[in-house]
Amino acid sequence: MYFSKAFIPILKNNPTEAKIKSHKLMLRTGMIKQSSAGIYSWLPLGFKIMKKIEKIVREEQNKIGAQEILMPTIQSSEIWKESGRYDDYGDEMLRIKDRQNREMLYGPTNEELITDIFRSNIKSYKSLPQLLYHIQWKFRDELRPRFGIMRCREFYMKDAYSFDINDDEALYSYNKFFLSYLRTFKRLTLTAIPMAADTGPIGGNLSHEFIILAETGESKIFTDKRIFDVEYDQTTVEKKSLEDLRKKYEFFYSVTDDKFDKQEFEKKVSSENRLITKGIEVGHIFYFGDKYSKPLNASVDLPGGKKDFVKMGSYGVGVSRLVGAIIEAKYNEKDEIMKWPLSVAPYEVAIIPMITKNETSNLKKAEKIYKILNSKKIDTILDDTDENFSSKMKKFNLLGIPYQIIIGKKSDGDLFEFKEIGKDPENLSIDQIAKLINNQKEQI
Ligand code: 5CA
Repeated sequence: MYFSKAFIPILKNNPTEAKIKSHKLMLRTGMIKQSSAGIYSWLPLGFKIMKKIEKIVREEQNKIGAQEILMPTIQSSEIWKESGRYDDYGDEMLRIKDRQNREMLYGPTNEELITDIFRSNIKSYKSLPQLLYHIQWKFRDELRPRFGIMRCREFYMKDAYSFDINDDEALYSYNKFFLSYLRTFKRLTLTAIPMAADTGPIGGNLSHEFIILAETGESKIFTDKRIFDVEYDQTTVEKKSLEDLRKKYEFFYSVTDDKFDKQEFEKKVSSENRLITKGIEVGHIFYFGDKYSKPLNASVDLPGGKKDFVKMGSYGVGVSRLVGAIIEAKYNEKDEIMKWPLSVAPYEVAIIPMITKNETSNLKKAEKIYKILNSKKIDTILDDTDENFSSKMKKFNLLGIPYQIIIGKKSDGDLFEFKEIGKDPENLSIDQIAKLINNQKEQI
């Protein structure tokens, strides 16, 4: 992509309406545009990042054997009346009437719809377990949408649902998602800690929120610092090893405020290990047994001939929220330097030539390099504008494309100034640069 043709509407200054750094940066670099309160359009830069996050989320779901489907955004009220949540959900649910005066709604979540799909198709324990997921827009008419796409009304979520024959198998499914979430956030270079959480309107009695630390987060957390040092090397999804993995985390007291118990906290965590801070919830998993299968009558035949309601869990990742969460974790606001992890960077490398009206030989070099990098499948943006060099550098530091090739005074023959944001520059050939980037990509 040539910068002059890219639709990246950068603002000169920080927008005054934004309070937290992710919201500021997203507006400043033209990633999103608000269309009405809590509802946003995603412009090319933001959309590319979100799609890369979605791809990683999808790959990690597929790895544990979950199958992708796509359910609609608009649902009928019927199934919500069957589960009893139509009234319970209250004003957060956006209710719509169609031309036949039928009550419809914009889905805030999909437990009912997926249970309906399950009950009309699966009749026997022999087809279990079933792990199904989709990645789709949701709508919640939040009372106070704020912080841009962090707490908005329309947002993009991955939601998965598990169906099992009994509690024991259902917990096995729960643990598979537990692992899959750890792996997903790791690939996004985030440290997300699973914390025991309340189940809210989804229901059930077992739940973990995956939280990344951030002062601007909305979740208050009480945790044992040592949980940040838990390491795992998990290549299998074998039942016992997944149980052990969850135990490893649950060994440390770590809860969100709705589960907080002062006495227990002080008893289990010595004062030097106590951490009370804030974080952003990027994922949330639930086990709720037959909370939906019972009222919706989703049962399966058991081996002995009896029937039982299928045992279910649900598993959400805030795909659009993750874009903001990554910025909260990686953006140095003071120096105005962002660095996107390579796994989700909108472009992998930026070619930044020094150009003046009379001197375009650097642009010619840049174009040659651009072609080579493209042929090596490296996602590249070339700044072909004649903006002055220091404002170009400022702009690219803000855009956060992790690698920069600077073509100016310091380039020497076939060697170019190559810089990874936050590190010292070095002079490398194009072949060396391509190899370096492609090696990094292989490790994602
Ligand atoms: N059905 C369950 C799991 S699939 C569910 O809806 N869980 S949830 O309510 O916790 O949402 C899942 C994830 O979506 C959250 O962890 C959060 O990352 C994201 N999310 C929830 N509400 C919003 C919102 N208003 N704006 C942006 N992201 C949100």
